[in-house]
Amino acid sequence: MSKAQVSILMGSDSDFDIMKNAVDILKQFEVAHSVRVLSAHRSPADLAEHVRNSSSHGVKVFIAAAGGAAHLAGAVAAHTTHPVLGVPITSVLNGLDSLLSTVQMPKGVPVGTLAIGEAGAANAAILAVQILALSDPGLAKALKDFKVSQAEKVQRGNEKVAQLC
Ligand code: RP5
Repeated sequence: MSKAQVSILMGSDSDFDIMKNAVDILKQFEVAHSVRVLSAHRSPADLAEHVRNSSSHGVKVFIAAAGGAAHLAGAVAAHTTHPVLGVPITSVLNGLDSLLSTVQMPKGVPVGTLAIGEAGAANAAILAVQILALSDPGLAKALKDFKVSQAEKVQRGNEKVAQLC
């Protein structure tokens, strides 16, 4: 695969089941990406090095996922001026702790925070594709097709329900 445009980071390999939803979307749109386990608390020096290197080697958007005291996305944002999308991972507190830790950034250091869990992971990847599509007409077209396919799916649901009534 060519040089990664999106860097997916997660605080633990235990986050992968959820973050696979982001990987699947990037594969679907054929967006080159990298996936790394790096922790804000357990490997802070490696994390800082990865973010600085990636930012200067073609990565345009970061997706950072963590659970519990979820500081990963904020720590990524501390080391880059590129957009950072945060995914709160489901936790012992049902992800509310992860959500608040990710979303409550201080003024001046934004993290675009998505929903808790699978929907957030998939939507972070779609949002990353939308950011890249601003300067990539091929991706913009693929996103339009994606919207059409979602509308068609709703219509199929409508037909299915109508048959049951
Ligand atoms: C966070 O702690 C990780 O992002 C993960 O969601 C959570 C639990 O990590 P493990 O104990 O499974 O490694 O840092």
